[in-house]
Amino acid sequence: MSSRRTAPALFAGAATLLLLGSASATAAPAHADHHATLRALAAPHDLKVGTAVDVSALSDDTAYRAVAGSEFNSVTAENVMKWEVVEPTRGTYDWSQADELVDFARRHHQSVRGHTLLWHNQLPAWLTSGVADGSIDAPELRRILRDHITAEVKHFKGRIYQWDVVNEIFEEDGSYRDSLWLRTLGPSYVADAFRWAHAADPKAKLFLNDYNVEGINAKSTAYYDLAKKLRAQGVPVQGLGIQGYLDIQYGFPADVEQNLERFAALGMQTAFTEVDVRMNLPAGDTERARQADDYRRLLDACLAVRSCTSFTVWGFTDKYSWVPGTFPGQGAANILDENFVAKPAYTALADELKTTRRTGHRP
Ligand code: 9MR
Repeated sequence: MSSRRTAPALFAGAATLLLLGSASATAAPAHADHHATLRALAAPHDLKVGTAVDVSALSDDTAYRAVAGSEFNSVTAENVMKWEVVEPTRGTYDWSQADELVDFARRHHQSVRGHTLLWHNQLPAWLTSGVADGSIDAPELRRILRDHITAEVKHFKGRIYQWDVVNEIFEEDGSYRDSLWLRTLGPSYVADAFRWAHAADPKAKLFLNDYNVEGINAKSTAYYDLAKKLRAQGVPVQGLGIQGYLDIQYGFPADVEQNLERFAALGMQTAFTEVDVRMNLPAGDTERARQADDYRRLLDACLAVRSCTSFTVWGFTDKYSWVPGTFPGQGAANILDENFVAKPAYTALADELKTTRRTGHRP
């Protein structure tokens, strides 16, 4: 196999750019990028294949922009739809960066996942300090949350197909996360958030979203129980977002497909929303092969269950990954390296899309 086939530079830009990602200059003629993209391979499966997008990289880095626009048919804002960005001052919204991404998506015929309306991180200081000093009491916080969700969902109405309404609300043992939301409002904030989001855009599919919920465990069971209860009460909860952060030093989670199936049995969609697979650095071929296998197995589970409607990687290049900043000594978690050269993980996803047939019924 030529190095060109195993390591294509994944962008359809000028030949000069292609050289950036090639193993050697001679291995990268201008047509080296004529591979089938992930989005083309995903089309027959009725599956969105997405990436998180770093909006600064999108404006500053031509190669990044080219891959983001060509390989995926869904995008998620890595940061710019979060509360601290969109409402830095109380009552003053700044949609500029998020709008930039939504416009980019429209130009590239991509769908947009909304991330995220309620989280315990990346909240504006006016909100956290107001709660801490008592100037924002419970009824006030509830109004603030309602106004935020209503304003954001309305702003993007009709342009977001799935919203992560609440993010990371449970601890590993399945109890509610001890957050400002829980402490001030009690667990009813979850149902409220879904009702307000639904009122603002009845067509968007509304998701719970968390990490470590790939397989069947205490945390994913807490989501299952909650979803079942809320749906019985008529609360518009339509999907479980499984972030999909794996680390090759641990085993692949058990019962992923069965987990997706039990949410399907509730009439819900599922989605892999933030997949990456990290490793200790420096990494070798064995580690990259294991990583490829983990990516493939997550996608395989998604393809096996028709109600799994999107598969999103949390960034596609190691160049801008969040991992090294959070897990010192670890990284290389994405499907392309920092020069946009495809790793075995990219090929594994492409092959999985090429060779798998989907059957079954979609809710
Ligand atoms: O990738 C995001 C990174 O740029 C931010 O600094 C970080 C702040 O907490 O959030 C990262 O994205 C997170 C996502 O919004 C929710 N799930 C975990 C992701 C990785 O931390």
